[in-house]
Parts: sequence; C-alpha cells; structure tokens
Amino acid sequence: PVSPAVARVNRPDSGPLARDTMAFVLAGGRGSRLMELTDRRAKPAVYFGGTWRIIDFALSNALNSGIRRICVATQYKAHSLIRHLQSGWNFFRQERKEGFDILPASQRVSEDMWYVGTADAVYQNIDIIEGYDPRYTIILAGDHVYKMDCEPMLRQLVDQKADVIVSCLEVPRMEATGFGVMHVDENDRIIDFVEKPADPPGIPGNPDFALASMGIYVFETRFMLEELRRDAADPDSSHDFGKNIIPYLVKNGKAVAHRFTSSCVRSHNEPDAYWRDVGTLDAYHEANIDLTAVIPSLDIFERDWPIWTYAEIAPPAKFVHDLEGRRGQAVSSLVSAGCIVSGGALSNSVLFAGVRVNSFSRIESSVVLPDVDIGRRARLHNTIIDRGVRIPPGLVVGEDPELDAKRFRRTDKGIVLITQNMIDRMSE
Ligand code: ADQ
Ligand code: ADP
Repeated sequence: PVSPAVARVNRPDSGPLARDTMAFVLAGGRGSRLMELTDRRAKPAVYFGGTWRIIDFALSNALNSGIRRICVATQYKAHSLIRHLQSGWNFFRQERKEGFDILPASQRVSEDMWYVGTADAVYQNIDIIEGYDPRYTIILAGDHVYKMDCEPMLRQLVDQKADVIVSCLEVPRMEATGFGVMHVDENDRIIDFVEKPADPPGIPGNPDFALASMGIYVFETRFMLEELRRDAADPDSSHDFGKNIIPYLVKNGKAVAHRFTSSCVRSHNEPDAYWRDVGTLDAYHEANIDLTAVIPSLDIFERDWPIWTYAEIAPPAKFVHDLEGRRGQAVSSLVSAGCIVSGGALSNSVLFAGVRVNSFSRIESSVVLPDVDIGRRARLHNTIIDRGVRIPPGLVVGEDPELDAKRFRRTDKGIVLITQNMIDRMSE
C-alpha cells in the first residue's frame, strides 16, 4: 500500500487541474463607491445584467472551469448575499467530493474577530481548506464581472513551477492607482509589485498603460497555507494578499503574471476578454446598458459559458396595450421575467424581474432593479433604480441636473441613483 503522502505526490497533473482545485472566493468588500446601492448589501450581492448578482460571475467561472469545491468568505452586510448563495448555489454534493461553504467572518476564531485583510479571510479558514485537501487553490475576487477559464492559470503554475500566478490586464496608467501594479520580465516573471501606487509605473515600451493585478491568485495549496501561517505570525503585516503576500513572494519566491486575454475563455464570443470592476455608479450603469447594444462587450447568451444564478420562478415578461389602447413597448432593452409593461415605453434599458411600467411613462438608458413600480407619466433618463422602489406618478428624472442632484444621488456624468429613502424624503 502506498502511504497517503506518496499517493499525493504521485497524483497526476496531466489531466484537468481544476478537478483537484478549490476556489476561495473573497466576497467581503463593501464597494463603497456604489454609494446607497451598497448601503444594505455587499458589492458581490449587487444585481447585474437583468438576471444575476455580481458574485454569480466569479462562481460560474469556477464551475465552468470544472472546479467543484468552492468557499465564499463574506463579511460586510452579508445577509442578502448569503440568502442568494443558499438559494442558488447549494447544489454541490459531498458524496461526489464536492463542496460549497459560506464562511462569514466573526463566527469562527472568535465572535468579535472580523477578517483583517484578504489573506486573513483565508487564514481563518485553514481547517476547512485542509479538510477538502485540494492540491491547488485559486483565490477569486467576488466583486468583479468577468468570464475567465481557471485552467490555463493552473496549468501555468505547474508548467512554470511558480509559487504563485497572478492574473493581470493592461489598464490606462492613471486608472491603475486602485490596483496592484506589476513589472514583469520577458518570461512574465513578476519582478516588482506595488499595491495601489499614487503614480503607477507604466509598461516599458507602452508607458501610457500599466499592468494591473485582478486580485486573482493561484497557488499549490500546501505552499499557500505555509505562506499564510508565516504572514499570520508577522505583527507588521496587514494580512492582505495585495499588500503583503504577493509583494513578499515577488521578492522571496517566484511569482508569475498570467495575462488575461480572450484565450482565457474557452469559447471566444467576446471580441475582447471581458472584465469590469463596476465599482462606481458610472461604471455600473455603463456595463449594464452596454448589454442592450446590438453587439455588447459581454455575451450573456453564450451557451458554452452559462452564468448560473438563483431566480424565482416567474411568468414571462408581458407587454400590453393599456385600457385606453396605448402600446406597451421596448426597444434595445433587456426585460426579465415577471415584468409587465403596460402602455409605457422603454429604450436602451435593463429591467430586472418583477418590474411594473405603467401608462404614458418613458424609460431611457436606465437600470431598473427587481420589483420596482414605475408610476404613470414618469419620465426617467440615465437612472439606476434600487430594488423595490415605487416611482411616484409624473416623476421626471434626467432633465434638470440641479433638481436631480438635490433629490437623488447624481454623478458628475449625470447618472442618477434612486432609492426608496430618497423618494420618501421628497414628500417630507
Ligand atoms: P482591492 O480592490 O482593494 O485590491 P480588496 O478590498 O482587498 O480589493 O478586496 C479584494 C476582494 O476581497 C474583493 O472581492 C472583496 O469583496 C473581498 N474582501 C475584501 N476584504 C475582505 C475581507 N476582510 N474578507 C473577505 N473578503 C474581503 C485587490 C488587490 C489588488 C488588485 C485588486 C483588483 O489587493 O492588488 O489590483 O484587488 O481589483
Ligand atoms: P437584496 O439585496 O436581496 O435586494 P434587499 O434590498 O431586500 O436585498 O435588502 C438588502 C438587505 O437589507 C437585506 O439584508 C435585508 O434584510 C435588509 N433590509 C431590507 N429592507 C430593510 C429595511 N427597510 N431596513 C433595514 N434593513 C432592510
């Protein structure tokens, strides 16, 4: 008989590596630049694209890559996130050696102990990871919208005998201040890594762009756990991958960049590899409205890369003439199940489930979250409407910037976020 240790070393690494991989999804961040949209829910729980929540993209990437062991670390305002995960993602089966664990902070080491940084979020759950005993671990960010096959990153770790693989993309240099920014040599080995530099270093030969980390890392699990233990014992560390673990491995180990390009998705339906932060109201609005384009940057209809989610059973969307015979209609729009458009008109808009649009109303370039009711004669342009808002009859938004800014949350680019609290304050 072979001892477990020997058996482990002899595990083949020629087949799909995803099968022996655990995905650890970081989903604790608030996403404060989404303002009132994340007052009561974490950024990974924010709705996206008419059907999904942001975290569904990271989880579907893991699932579509063949990964069947997934942990999700939650922290900030996690209630609606956890409810969503439990409703939509609990189909994994232990008897098939699968697993899906939701790991809220403050419930394991001690009641009042929150995850200090992203590395701590993993460190505090070491026993759970060891229980699954995956050979590889991929750390995924749960608050971006992207399509990515994990297998090429895993393959790179093995083929290049690296300690860690960090996925990266080129971003305009001055947009890189919010990222970890790296320099690589001709073999893509990372030779320098700075977390959120005020003046990001450009790419040699392409100085207007910087190579930014996507916050996605691949390790051999045993090695990662050693590093997490080392970091946990360091009193000067803030226990964060971007601030501590990755810079340490760049200096003291072998860290290699994985370039995120269209080859990172198995099917190539997007003209360019798709990754969006959607962390500001402007970016969130733009990425949602882009889906209404004839050829959007993200193909949500792709059958080879389905984005899984939880959705309530709902009747099909319905478009009706109202009682006086006015047409309910939509052009260049996504209209989800359970919506009724009665005598109102939509264009370039995304309606999530259960939205009601009433007579004479006009909605343009708007993102309408579930269960919103839009009163008669309302005119809404460039808006984001939070879940469950009741838009009063006759409300006009997007025509008077000053009034909009007084009543609602208006960005410099003119996108207006409307929540029920703001509507209630109008009548006070
Ligand atoms: P940031 O964007 O600042 O930088 P960070 O706040 O560390 O990201 O969050 C990363 C991920 O972890 C997010 O998905 C977030 O929801 C989650 N998260 C944050 N704090 C958490 C906690 N305490 N517990 C659990 N989950 C938590 C990181 C890297 C940069 C990289 C960018 C890419 O540090 O180097 O460029 O991501 O967006
Ligand atoms: P979702 O993100 O699923 O749309 P909701 O918008 O319904 O969730 O609510 C987000 C979070 O805020 C949930 O955790 C919910 O329990 C909580 N919540 C909902 N309504 C209120 C309220 N009026 N006051 C305080 N908390 C609320």
